Amino acid sequence: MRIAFVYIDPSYRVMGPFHVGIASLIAYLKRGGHECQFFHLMGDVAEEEYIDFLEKNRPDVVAFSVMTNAFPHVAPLALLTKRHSDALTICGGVHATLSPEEVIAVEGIDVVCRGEGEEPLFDLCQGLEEGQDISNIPNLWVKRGAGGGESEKGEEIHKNPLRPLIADLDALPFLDREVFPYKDSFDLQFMKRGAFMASRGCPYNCAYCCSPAIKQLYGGDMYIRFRSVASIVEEVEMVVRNFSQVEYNVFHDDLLPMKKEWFADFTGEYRRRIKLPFEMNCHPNLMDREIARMAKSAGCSLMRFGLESGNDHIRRKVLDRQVSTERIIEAFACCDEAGIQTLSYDMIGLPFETRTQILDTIKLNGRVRPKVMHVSIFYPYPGTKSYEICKREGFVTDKHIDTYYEDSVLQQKCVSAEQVRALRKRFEFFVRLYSWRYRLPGFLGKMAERIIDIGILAATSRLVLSALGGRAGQKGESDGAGTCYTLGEGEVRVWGEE
Ligand code: B12
Ligand code: SF4
Repeated sequence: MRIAFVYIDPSYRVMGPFHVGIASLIAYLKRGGHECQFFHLMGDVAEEEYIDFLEKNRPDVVAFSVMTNAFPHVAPLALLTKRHSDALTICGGVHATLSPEEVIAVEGIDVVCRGEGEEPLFDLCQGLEEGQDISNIPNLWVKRGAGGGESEKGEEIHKNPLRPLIADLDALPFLDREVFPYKDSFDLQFMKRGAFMASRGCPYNCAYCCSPAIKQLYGGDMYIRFRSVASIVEEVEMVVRNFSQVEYNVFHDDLLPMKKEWFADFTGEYRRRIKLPFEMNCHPNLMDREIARMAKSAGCSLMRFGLESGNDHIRRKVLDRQVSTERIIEAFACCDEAGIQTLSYDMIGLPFETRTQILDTIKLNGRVRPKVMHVSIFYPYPGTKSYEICKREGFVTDKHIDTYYEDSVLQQKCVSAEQVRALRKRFEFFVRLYSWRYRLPGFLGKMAERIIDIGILAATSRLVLSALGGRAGQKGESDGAGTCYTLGEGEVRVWGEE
């Protein structure tokens, strides 16, 4: 079978195109003898280019991968696919997993894949190749008549249950970096980094994140899985050998040091066999001096933490992140002590959040002083607890945004979208102001803090913003503040620089 993967990537300017999920699916299908192609759709649908791709490659299956922000782009592409090819269309990814009803309702989409796609997609391709009934493959929702077969019970949509998660991640082939244009990708061309994933799953239950929703879908069993240290280090070694441009590595795992023993083995092996620095994600609760020491000894140059909110109430009650402000400060301090640079992921415009609470996030960044801040505007992803709360409270508007840096889709009394944009635009500058305040002694520091509070609150009041005619934080405006930076040895690069 010829399978064409379409990666709908409206935010490519900010993030770049390496897609671990697609690279894993391609590797799995190729190993099973199928032929794969790849189409990276950046920005708006380039009709001519896409039709040309279909006509040249004549795929049997067109496979779309979508996150929520990309979903509105699926319908026109599915129709174009049907008009210009005979391919069966399948859509998978986080959005298809958590909102399958919405995705299967799209005209031109034949099949939806929920959850991990390697085995179901392979079964689908085998089934089509062998002319079998494809309506009863676990994980797939199949429209009546798709693939030439009829569902046994004759329903309009055959909704199959999920199969168990892949227990042994070592049984999967290494990510494909050939069909998938890794060589020409942003990761390699611009970032000069090797991208990897050693695990799947996360033990936490943050209200805004899709991971707990997917865990719940699977019933929570065996959700967290790790590859063996030997397997992941071998893949890193291979990539470093094959791609001479690689100057450092990034581990996209939700939380790499989830299992301390594994992490100890991994850092030991990485130090021994790979001589390049790397970046990784960690939860403040998981960080201690020992983890920081192990990470540093292996070459960790940047530790990325979800700081998310500097306000205890918002963090614990709204975001369901059970971590104290003191723990966050300690986690950053462990890295500072070990000589590892830090990155904070921050969100503003959260449900029920006031500007004073946003200032708490800015202040906490001013205290822990991460080298890099990644500031996004909260977006409620369907399937998450935060989405349900925002829906219930009537906060969700029908605004569409392609990336979550540009605008808020919420309408709340406590803070306006314009105020959120204005605070995001100057986030870094405000952090610097507070960071200066924390260097002043006791009373002087408190006085300075009060003055900065008053100044920022006045400058971002509705009155001042409307007097400025929205210039203080225009939608879609990018001044670099809060965009995602990443560090090579001794330098700072801005993601999305053109
Ligand atoms: C690494 C990562 C990134 C990396 C790389 C992203 C990438 N394209 O690979 C970077 C930093 C670039 C990134 C960017 C963004 N990310 Co991100 N990211 C992740 C993270 C942590 C891991 C993704 C991953 O590799 N998972 C492992 C692979 C194996 O899983 P997978 O991709 O889901 O694919 C499997 C299945 O979904 C399925 N599948 C996927 N596609 C298809 C297609 C077909 C046809 C089939 C059959 C199956 C199938 O099979 C795959 C293999 O099992 C996830 C959280 C998570 N743990 O998943 C968030 C996550 C995917 N990201 C998220 C978001 C919002 C973004 C951004 C939109 C943020 C922004 N800029 O506004 C951007 C979009 C970037 C883009 N261009 O697409 C959200 C998506 C939420 C949603 N409902 O859409 C997630 C879930 C985190 C969250 N908030 O909960 N991200
Ligand atoms: S710790 Fe990170 S990956 Fe885990 S549930 Fe929270 S936000 Fe999601």
